[in-house]
Amino acid sequence: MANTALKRTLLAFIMILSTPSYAEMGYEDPSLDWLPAEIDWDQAQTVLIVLDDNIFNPDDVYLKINQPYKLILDNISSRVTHDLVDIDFFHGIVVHEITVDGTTISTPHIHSIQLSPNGKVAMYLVPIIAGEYEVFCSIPGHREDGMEGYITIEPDAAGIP
Ligand SMILES: [Cu+2]
Repeated sequence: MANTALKRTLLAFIMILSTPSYAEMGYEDPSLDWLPAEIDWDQAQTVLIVLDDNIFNPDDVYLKINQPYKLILDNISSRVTHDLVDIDFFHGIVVHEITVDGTTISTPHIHSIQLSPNGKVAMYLVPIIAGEYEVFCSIPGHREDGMEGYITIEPDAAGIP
């Protein structure tokens, strides 16, 4: 009996210590290898989100799974830094490339984007996990002031998430 209790305690301890993988958390492991070969980036649909003091405009955006997008984030505030944050949303997309104020970077994984005053970012991405994601600005006070919104990744026509 004492032995079983000890084993349980030990198991619980090990479970606390081990960090869950993407797969265990229910995420696919995003990588550039995932990107379908067929994607025609010239066909990417442009979606613009303007960041201002303290709002996202629009604050309700719909993307379709497995379709290419050019997502432009434009901070039109001339004095305030803003960001766009939500770990689940960024796990739900694969990024092909990002252009930050004219410089292009290839990276599949990002967790958030921060924009300096008048900063502009363009991301070529493919949504890979359907869901309704609540995104927000993590600069203190901004979310409370209303700087939050939704980005919804819709499943494909067959309903496959
Ligand atoms: Cu902000």
